Amino acid sequence: MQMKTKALSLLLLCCLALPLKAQSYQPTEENLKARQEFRDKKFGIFLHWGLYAMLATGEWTMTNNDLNYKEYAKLAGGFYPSKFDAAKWVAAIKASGAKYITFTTRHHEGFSMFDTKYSDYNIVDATPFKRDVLKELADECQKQGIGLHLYYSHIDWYREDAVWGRTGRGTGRPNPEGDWDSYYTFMNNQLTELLTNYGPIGAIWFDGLWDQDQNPDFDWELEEQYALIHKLQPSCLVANNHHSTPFPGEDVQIFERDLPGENTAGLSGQDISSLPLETCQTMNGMWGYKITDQNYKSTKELIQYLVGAAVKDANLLMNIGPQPDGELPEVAVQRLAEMGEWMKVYGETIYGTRGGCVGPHPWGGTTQKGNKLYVHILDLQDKALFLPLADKKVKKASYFVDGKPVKFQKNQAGYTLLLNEVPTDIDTVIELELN
Ligand code: FHN
Repeated sequence: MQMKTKALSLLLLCCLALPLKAQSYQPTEENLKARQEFRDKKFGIFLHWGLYAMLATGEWTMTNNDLNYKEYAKLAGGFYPSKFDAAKWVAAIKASGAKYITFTTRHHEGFSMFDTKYSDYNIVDATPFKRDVLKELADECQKQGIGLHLYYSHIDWYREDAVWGRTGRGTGRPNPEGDWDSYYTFMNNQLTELLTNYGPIGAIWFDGLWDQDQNPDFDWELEEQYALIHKLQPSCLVANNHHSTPFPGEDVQIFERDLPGENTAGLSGQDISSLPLETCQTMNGMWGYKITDQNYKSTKELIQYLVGAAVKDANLLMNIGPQPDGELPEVAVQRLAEMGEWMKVYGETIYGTRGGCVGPHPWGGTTQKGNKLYVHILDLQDKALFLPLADKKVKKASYFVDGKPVKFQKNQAGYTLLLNEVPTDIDTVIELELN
């Protein structure tokens, strides 16, 4: 009997000890609510802005060209984005129908785009501009009623205490080992500032963990860091662009340059979790401003990508790289306006929906809200569309845009929509009322 009790206690101990880490994160009510609100928003705009904008060759230019960290830092002395106007940015972004902005507070180059007391290498202390652009942006987001999320790089090609990974090795920093304790404390201090001084923050969006992929045992001490975030703002979501399935403490799963389940860019083969999903994508080809990249996706491509994300139950975080003068590129602003025109008409079929019961198909897919199923037809060379809805009863079908009825036929396998003509719109939306 004693043996049995002992064995049981041992088993219990093992069970408790093993998954202790994985079990330790219990999202609060506020956090769970914030996750649902995040899923409802469906569309955000990513802004990659830092000193790299001045070199106009993208945000990786420091490491790609092995620029010396002390020389690179001199860019700050000339950074004066005279046309920066947070109100104008937020208005242009809001006009697109986006519901949140994700702003790079500190990218891999290591320059802080906000007022921080933990490093002088920041936009207020190191530039003649001297303005806390993050504060201006945060105030404006609040004023215009749009969410603010903050990108925060886990890697730093400037700081001497940042441990070297596979990138940023040629920037001339002296000490590959760095000083993890010092760097970790620095990051947590900055995160505390970000979550204390800028009002409600919708999410902290980490990036860079993959930099230690040749050193898989590297301990980023994420759980403690995530706990700090949740303690400071319980409804702030934690997202980490580590290109794998979510770790304990995370509230969102990110995909980069691919919709969930796809992997054309080589960063997204991971399984899809039950957390809210977000795909980030560039509007041209680069995250940070690149003067030679005018290869902007068309408005049609952007809208279809957004719809494709919604069909897969994911948000789209579409990136723009602001110019060194502080303006958003003109083409980007135009795309935002055109997306907004579309969202004014079709937003109801996107916001607040979840991926519908007919999954993605080459012709498009569905979103769903209550008993409404929205069929998004993106590419169909036919007037008939079969929907595998055998277990559903369709009461009514109509064109969403004008309410005109759509004929349909039922058979054992589902329903066939009989359209008036072969669809040619960016997205022909048919609204089905289900029983
Ligand atoms: O290295 C970054 C890159 O500069 C950019 O910020 C993207 C955005 O998803 N994330 C990293 C690459 O995975």
